[in-house]
Amino acid sequence: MANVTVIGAQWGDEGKGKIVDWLASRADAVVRFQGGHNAGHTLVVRDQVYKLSLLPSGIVTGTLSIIGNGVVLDPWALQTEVAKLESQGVTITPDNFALADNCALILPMHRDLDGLRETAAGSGKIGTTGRGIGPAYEDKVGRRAIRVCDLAHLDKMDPQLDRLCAHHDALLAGFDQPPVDRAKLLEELREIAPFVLQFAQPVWKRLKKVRKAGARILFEGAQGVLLDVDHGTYPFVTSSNTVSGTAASGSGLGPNSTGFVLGIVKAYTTRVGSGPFPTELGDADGQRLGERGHEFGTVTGRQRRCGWFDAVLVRQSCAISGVTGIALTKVDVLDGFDTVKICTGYRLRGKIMDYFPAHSADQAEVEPIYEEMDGWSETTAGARSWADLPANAIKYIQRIQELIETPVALVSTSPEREDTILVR
Ligand code: 2SA
Ligand code: MG
Repeated sequence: MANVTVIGAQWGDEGKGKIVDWLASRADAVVRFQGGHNAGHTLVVRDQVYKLSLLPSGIVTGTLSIIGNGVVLDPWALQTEVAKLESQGVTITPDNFALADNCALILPMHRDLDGLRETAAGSGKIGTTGRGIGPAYEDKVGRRAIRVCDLAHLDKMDPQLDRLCAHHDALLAGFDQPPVDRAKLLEELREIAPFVLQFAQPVWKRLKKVRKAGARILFEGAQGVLLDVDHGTYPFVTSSNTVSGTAASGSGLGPNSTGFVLGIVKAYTTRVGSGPFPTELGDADGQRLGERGHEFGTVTGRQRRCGWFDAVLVRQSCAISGVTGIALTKVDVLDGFDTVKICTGYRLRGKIMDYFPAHSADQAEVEPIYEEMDGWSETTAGARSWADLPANAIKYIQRIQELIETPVALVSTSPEREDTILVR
């Protein structure tokens, strides 16, 4: 295995967990490069269930795990996740875990602001995970953030804290909230600093060394391309770039280091949170997809919206992220449907579109054009070769491959590692 970058090619929750876990077991280092503790996946290793939302998947098996500079780090969430994993017998030391010293921090004021804004927005809310992700990235880009390396210099932070608090106090006043308790914040940062700093280092340097030694690196994306702050369904997006290109900038390696781009694609479509979703189903079919697919968020437990496969969106995601090949997941959820539908284009005010337009109102207005295919009554769950699949399921997969103009590299047919069909 050379280096691999794994990204979600829809709105997240494509089933990255299983694929990442499988690849992590073959990698020498696993790197997270964007997002924060808004990601979520469940790993099952030797009958133990581990829930991760911030740490890279390699951590569970002792593989070198790295949080890159592109991640926004909530130090208290890190401490809680480390403690939880340690209670499950996982060892986490500076030998197997490195944290970029130039990561921006998520502070309690970010989480508060996330919540205040969502509440104020009412039905117009984004439907965030409430983790403070957006406000933390805002402060990073606004050059006001407190970063991991600052934790070693808390005595010299006054001018920085002045700027940060002035900004937030004004925002809080707009919500009739008291200003930031600066003394409390400083005290909390002092308390957590030693824990965080033990892992902090110039991660780009560690990665350079790892690369020189010929290690295989797995870059683990979170969320999905359609939640990308540039390319997604703006403003109903997360606040980071979720595309494969971020693997380089978010970890401190060049674009020539990130290897094979594996796009994870679910055999139908889901989305959690607000925003346009052309193929969304409000009927019994949608309900059936949600029930059969266990479509609930790992982090927040929220119910996901469900719909048919949208080939237009996935073709766009694959192009934007330079996807080398896809892993198609959860085909078995479609078992037993008489017919299955694939969206092959949109109609917008009488015009046919072969791509998803940038404007939010257009995105909400496009009507899917469907191609209908015969379903299959046999089960595909647990299939391990093409020969195990019913003919109509093979046709469905081949049609998807054709429409998204990207090869299917593997098909996953259950949460079990072994239930995977490798396509050569
Ligand atoms: P945020 O919190 O600012 O990143 O939210 C902005 C939008 O991004 C969506 N988002 C996600 N969508 C799917 N999965 C995500 N992670 C968890 C998971 C979600 C969960 O993997 O299961 O447990 O609910 C994730 N993270 C962010 C979010 O729904 C908003 O639409
Ligand atoms: Mg998830």
